[in-house]
Amino acid sequence: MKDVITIGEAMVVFNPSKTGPLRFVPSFDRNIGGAELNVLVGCARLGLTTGWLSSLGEDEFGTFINNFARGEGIDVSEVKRTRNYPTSLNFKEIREDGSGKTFYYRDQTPTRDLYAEDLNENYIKNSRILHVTGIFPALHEGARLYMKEAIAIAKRYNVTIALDPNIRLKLWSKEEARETLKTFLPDVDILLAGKEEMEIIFETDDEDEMYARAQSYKIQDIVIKDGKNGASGMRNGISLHEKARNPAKVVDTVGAGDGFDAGYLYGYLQGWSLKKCLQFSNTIGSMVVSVIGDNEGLPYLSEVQEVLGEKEMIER
Ligand code: KDG
Repeated sequence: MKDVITIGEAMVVFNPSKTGPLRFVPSFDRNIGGAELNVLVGCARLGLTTGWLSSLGEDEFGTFINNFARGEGIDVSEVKRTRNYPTSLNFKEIREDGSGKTFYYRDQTPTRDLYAEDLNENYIKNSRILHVTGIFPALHEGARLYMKEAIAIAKRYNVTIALDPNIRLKLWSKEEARETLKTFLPDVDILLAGKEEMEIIFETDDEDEMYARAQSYKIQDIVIKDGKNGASGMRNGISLHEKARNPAKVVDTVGAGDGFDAGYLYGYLQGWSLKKCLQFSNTIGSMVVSVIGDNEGLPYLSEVQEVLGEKEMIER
């Protein structure tokens, strides 16, 4: 039995050696990213058992990512390797304030070789949460069908479905994102969305209205992530807001939302209250932004406990 499984593409991420426009960046560090894999890394470091449904090129970069995932303790038995498409790439531009831009090289994504009929029903059935995002279905029609079928299988076996819209406007338009994501909402149990994503999906900037529209899909936990302003959530009709924990220094905001999701899924599986889930997730988000890289800053459980003051920090 796995605690959390995800479907998603990972890429080799090239982090710039200096801030500013990429045309002036002479060298890069070779790292790994992919929202769904980042969530799994976060979950695994917190101590959950995890599994990844994906496809990688049968190339050096594919082996690099596969080995990384395995090294983090993620089960990769459902990760396909294909000779038909190369492993995808992602170059990052980072500004002085830690925000940035992403340049994808992923049109020929290896996920084009994933087919709904190849899904392993037993694998999905034997998991507690299936976490999905809006990145995967934005890649191509086959990915959309694959995710739809995986959710249908999960639903048949009462597996909890968590969705982070992760709307990437370099991959699809707001209208396309809204239309597609809304088809998944009736099956979602936990919605973990950024505030701007809630605005796109529910076409309102009023928080009460966002909740009301999300509630019409019978979503149990509705979470609105708002970066440095913290996060709000609603469970069983009761909503609350939790302030963010200020990070020491913001150097790279990419991956903070994924860290938040990992924290939330961890808390949810522990049976924590909404308040405790939000506090814990906010703390992880603040830890992720103070490290460069999409998943490098994801903490181990004991590190979060130290920051929360639940465990003594011994420095030397
Ligand atoms: O959430 C972080 C991701 O956006 C990053 O790791 C890369 O998956 C990625 C994407 O599609 O942008």
